[in-house]
Amino acid sequence: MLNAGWYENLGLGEIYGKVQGAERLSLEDGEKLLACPDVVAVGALAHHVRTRLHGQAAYYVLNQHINYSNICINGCLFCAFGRVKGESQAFQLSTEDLLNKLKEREKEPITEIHIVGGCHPDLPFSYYESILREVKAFRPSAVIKAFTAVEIAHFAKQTGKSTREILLRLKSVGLDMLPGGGAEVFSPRVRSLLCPHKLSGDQWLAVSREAHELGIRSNATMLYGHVETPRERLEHLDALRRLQDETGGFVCFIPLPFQPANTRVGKVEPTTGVEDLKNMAVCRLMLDNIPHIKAYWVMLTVKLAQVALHFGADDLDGTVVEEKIGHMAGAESEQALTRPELERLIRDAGFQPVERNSFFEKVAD
Ligand code: V47
Repeated sequence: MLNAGWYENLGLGEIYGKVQGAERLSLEDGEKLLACPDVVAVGALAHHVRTRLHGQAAYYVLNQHINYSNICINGCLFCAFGRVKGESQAFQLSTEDLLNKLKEREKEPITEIHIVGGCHPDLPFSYYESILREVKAFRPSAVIKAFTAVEIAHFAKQTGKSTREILLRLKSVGLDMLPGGGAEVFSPRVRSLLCPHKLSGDQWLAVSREAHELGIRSNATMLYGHVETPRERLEHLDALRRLQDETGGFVCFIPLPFQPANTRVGKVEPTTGVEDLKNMAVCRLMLDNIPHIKAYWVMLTVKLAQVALHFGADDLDGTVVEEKIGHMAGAESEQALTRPELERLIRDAGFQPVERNSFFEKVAD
């Protein structure tokens, strides 16, 4: 039970009342929460909401990440993963390479294959279709979560087809869900500074809306801790919340703390642990209609992701195994976690581990 007096003293009495009454928070409420010096008070509000939604459950997934290529025409300043064609460390997997990666983990009961790359200048659309076909044939029961809204729009531009047609074609060969990447911060100001060649925030939202209308659910992210203001973070969350009111298609939200190493953003200090926890809590509180909030251990570190389960998060993501986007930008986390490790982290935090699939359906024991 939360103590009303605690929140009155912090100037958060009204917000406390709204959280108790499950009322929507305004952007101004969000600003007050981000500015509150008491991270535990903000976290306790988020924990209250997280517990109302999910009880003692904390989720994880047995998944495999595969990056088909890091060759990208966008050149986003925050990205240490992307390369131009021909540059050292540029790579592109053939369908056979991709199959070999699947075979390496053939014996594991993986339920999700997460596939993303860059905006490649000239891979034909048939390549993306054949990747999905091969993965579906190899792991028919796994969910294929592939291609961000940015990649979908890129395929449409390259082929001269509509994003709707691209989504339908990919769905027909095995696409089940879109991952949440590429959202960054929707603010045109931030995008003009960090990723001027990338799809706009409004277009990212439009592709997600279209996917949801076609029955393809998706995730959403926010890359924070670079040049954005608190207000821009909150406007990003509000835009997601408004789209979710329309479609209900977002499954999970993932806040991504910016990893500055090997990027071209300039002098930016990495986020602190308290900032990450407060941000996690505010995301839980603002996104009242997105069911799940992921503490992505790759970017947060394993230890902070575990603590974040008490600050609004209900999911730790999964085994991952080969992660490039965060690690090429200096992420200090492990490359992989095992099921016993994930379960231990969750139990030790006082929660009940639940293995889920990409849609957060419980996987049978
Ligand atoms: O879109 C790029 C971000 C995202 C950096 O949907 C960076 O379940 C931090 O979206 N520091 C890819 N972040 C990761 C992603 C994701 C991960 C796990 C699960 C899901 C899901 C989605 O990583 C990119 C970009 O926003 N990113 N560079 C960086 N230097």
